[in-house]
Amino acid sequence: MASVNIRFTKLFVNNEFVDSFSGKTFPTHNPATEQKIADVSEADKADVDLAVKAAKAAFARGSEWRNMDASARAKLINKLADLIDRDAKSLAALESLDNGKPLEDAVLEMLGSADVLRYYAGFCDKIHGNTIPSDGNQFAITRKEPIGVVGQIIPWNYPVPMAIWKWGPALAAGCTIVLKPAEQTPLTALELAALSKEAGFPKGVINVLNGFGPTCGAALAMHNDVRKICFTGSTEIGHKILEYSAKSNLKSVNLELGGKSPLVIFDDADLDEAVKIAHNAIFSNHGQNCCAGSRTFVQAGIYDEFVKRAAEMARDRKVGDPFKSGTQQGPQVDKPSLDKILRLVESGIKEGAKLEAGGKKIGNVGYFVEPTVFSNVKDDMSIAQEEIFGPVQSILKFNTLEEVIERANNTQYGLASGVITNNINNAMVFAQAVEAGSVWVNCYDAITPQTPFGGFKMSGLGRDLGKDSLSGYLETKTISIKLPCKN
Ligand code: TXE
Repeated sequence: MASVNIRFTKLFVNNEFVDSFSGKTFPTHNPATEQKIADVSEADKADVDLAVKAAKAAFARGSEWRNMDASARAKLINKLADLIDRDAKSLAALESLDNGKPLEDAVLEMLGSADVLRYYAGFCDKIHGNTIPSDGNQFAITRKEPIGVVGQIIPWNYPVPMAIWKWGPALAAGCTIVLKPAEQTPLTALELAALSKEAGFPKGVINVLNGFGPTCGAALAMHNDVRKICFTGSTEIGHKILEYSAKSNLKSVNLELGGKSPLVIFDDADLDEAVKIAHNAIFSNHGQNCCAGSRTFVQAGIYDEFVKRAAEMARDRKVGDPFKSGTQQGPQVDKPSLDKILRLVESGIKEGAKLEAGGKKIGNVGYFVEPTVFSNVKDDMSIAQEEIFGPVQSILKFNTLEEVIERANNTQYGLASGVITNNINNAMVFAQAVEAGSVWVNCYDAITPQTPFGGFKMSGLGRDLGKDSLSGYLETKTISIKLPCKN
């Protein structure tokens, strides 16, 4: 911890770090040691009002941001990407400290986030409307305009990527931003804020408020000057965000929520490769991944051998100090998260699943849990229904394609899915029938800046990443000009 420098703990409004109106702070902890890292300023409604006012002024007609050439906007976004690359190691160290993820993974997240910014920077001066052959003597054109001030509320599992997935398209579109990070991981967003100032973004374009959901988050989502709210988090709070919009100004809502994603493995698959893909699909980021492959469906012919190898691989996973080279799994983010995982593991045992590996908390200090594997999992068990958000693999047996399609879709969620097979017919029939926003064939978690990501059903509304996300930050304006005749 001594080597990690905590530079910023205040709120970031109008390009300055400021105390909250109330003067209140809250502590953030290291999940590996349970020790306090720092006290950070806690925003509530008064601070939200101030930050939204700053973002509104930055978006006003005649402001520096509104008058800036689109190509100049691209240069700023690219500059921010370069600064994230420059500071990738220190940002990653801060993230590992605050979140518990392995340092090596955190570095990759920083570099990947810079690439997301570069992808969106390229759009800035390519956002344009159409000329339309309308009926009558009008000449019609459309203009794509930024939606305005956007509120962004993000979770703790990928703090920097989640912020950047939302900043990239918002900035490319020309919007201004008030971001609320998760209370478990408040520190890296403040570093990003400082980098945005260093990159040269005008004051008020990017504001960052740490605080709690029911106070700061709700005030942001209820604010009448916020034109769009982008949320990543639980389905439960997703309902509330829609309610806040309905109760205030009907702001546009983008939701990226939970999942219970099926990964289906047919018995013609390369077994070693399939076990590896399925392992990474559930255990990466300690299972704290909205699109985790948390229901592993394996065809009957290879089921027993798959379970044996999956359990061996889980037992070999290196759990421990996130700062130690080679660590694959650090602590879970906090105690409530650990307790939820242990409660669900207990329910799995009680409901008759067979515990093949793990299942217990590790040590007395820190929120570490053993990589856990269950076989003999049935569709109606809690571990097959609820989002565990932890390192728990549930392996279910299936016989036929039609059966597994029905069972894969038998959930309220629809975020992601995967299929591993050498049979193109099975792969494509499954890919077209599964109710999920992403389908990964012979791979998993293939998320790139260019590819849209989001959920069907109760996993969300709208998309992050790709061009689809950009369009969510734009309004379409139709301008019809009356002419004396058709031409
Ligand atoms: O999520 P919350 P939590 C799932 C996962 C996890 C569970 C709970 O199953 O175990 O949700 O996690 C803010 N108004 N996911 O409690 O509460 C909050 O401050 C406005 C899936 O961390 O949804 C934080 O910034 N905002 C997921 C953000 O919402 C509110 C990622 C997420 O917190 C609010 C995280 C309110 N009333 C958890 N209440 C994914 N899709 O990746 C809270 N918040």
